[in-house]
Amino acid sequence: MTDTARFHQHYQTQATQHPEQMDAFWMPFSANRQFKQKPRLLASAEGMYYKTTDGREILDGTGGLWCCNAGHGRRRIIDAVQQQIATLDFAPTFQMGHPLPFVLAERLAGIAPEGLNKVFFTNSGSESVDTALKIAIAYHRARGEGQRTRLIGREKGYHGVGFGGISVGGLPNNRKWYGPGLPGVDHLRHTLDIGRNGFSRGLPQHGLELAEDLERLVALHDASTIAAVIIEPISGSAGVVLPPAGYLKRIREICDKYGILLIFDEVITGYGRVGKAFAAQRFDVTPDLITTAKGLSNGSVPMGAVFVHDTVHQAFMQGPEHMIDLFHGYTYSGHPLACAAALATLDIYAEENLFEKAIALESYWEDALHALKDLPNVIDIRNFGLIGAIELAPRPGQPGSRAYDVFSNCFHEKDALIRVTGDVIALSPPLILEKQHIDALFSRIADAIRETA
Ligand code: PXG
Repeated sequence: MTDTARFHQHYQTQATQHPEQMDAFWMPFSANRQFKQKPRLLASAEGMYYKTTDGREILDGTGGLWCCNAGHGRRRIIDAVQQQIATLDFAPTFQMGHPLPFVLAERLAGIAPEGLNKVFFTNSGSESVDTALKIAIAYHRARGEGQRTRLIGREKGYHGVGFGGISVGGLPNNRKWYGPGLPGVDHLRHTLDIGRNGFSRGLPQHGLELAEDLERLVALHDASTIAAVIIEPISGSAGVVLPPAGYLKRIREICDKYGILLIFDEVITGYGRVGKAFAAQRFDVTPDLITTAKGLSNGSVPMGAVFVHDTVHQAFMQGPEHMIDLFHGYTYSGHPLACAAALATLDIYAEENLFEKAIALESYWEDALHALKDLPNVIDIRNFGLIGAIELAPRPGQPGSRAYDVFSNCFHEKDALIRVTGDVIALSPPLILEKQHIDALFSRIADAIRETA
């Protein structure tokens, strides 16, 4: 056997067999002790399916974690990354460059909403969020309004795990352990209202008035202190919370009225999830900045991107040309492998018309999802684009346990990967799925919900 073949075999064995020890890896956002007693280990993936270390094929209802919009094991991405690592493994992008991030940024500007033509690269959604918040505050300072430092987030918002992101975020568990967070942050009310909007198909009809909550915060703090509002057009981690019809447009109007920047966090809604490149386009509301990650590289190599409107960018280009215009960046901003992966991903999205495909399947997806409404303990069903949520009544005194049991049943007994957050089952399948996968996914979930009742 040649050295290459031996290494290949060694690394493949290591990556696909059950590890001997599981103690050292402190898993993120996980119940580590529970997991390690009954692990769920994925060894390989192709198309709509994962394969476990014990050889079972698992239907992927979550695109990994809202990442793999083009499905798994895509040849173009594999080839692009393999070729890139053999050509240029790393190159700095501070006062240096290599071609790919320039090519990629132009491609991205081409699919972004009108005016968002500048792209800042990061390595994750959390970094994209902190980057956007910093750009927003610095933008006002560059224009001589340095007192505009306040950031407005929203209850139930998830903006990653950096100190900026948890400060504007609105999920109590992600905040309460970590001290006071950034000063000068306030939150809009969330828009989840099962009482009035339960089982809505698509956008809920009630709750437009919640946008006026921004007027309340402006009245309280004064517009002159507020830099930006950051919201997810559709929140994911909180259990899929949809914007009431007209809500995002109204938020945009109020931001415009007071000179407040609007940031859309599109880490989960970006790259086709709702049938357009970005939810901003689907909702016809143009923010000043958009944060993205995940689907940008199909999850294959970590990468994030912040889209910045020309007018915001322009404020940074007023000083002397030899001066650094933004004192911010990551060693891996525009990493060659990530860029190669993202370019190949964008090729797939375009060639296979995956965003249009998502729209074409939306009503079939909606019907299949809402057919679960009479199952035991289902208290709400929400959908938009190829996003779905099934909310279960919590067991008294044990929030989250019922949905966790459905998740565990789906994985171990039904060969389906779903995601749960609290007592909400959240679904975000690869956009390559076909009707047969939708049928299979919902019949497996329905069985699991029945068995868990
Ligand atoms: N913003 C939003 C809107 C997100 O959904 C992040 C920022 C942070 O991205 P990174 O790459 O730093 O993790 C996210 C991440 C879920 C789930 O179950 C969602 C995310 C992560 C993990 C689980 O909905 N979104």
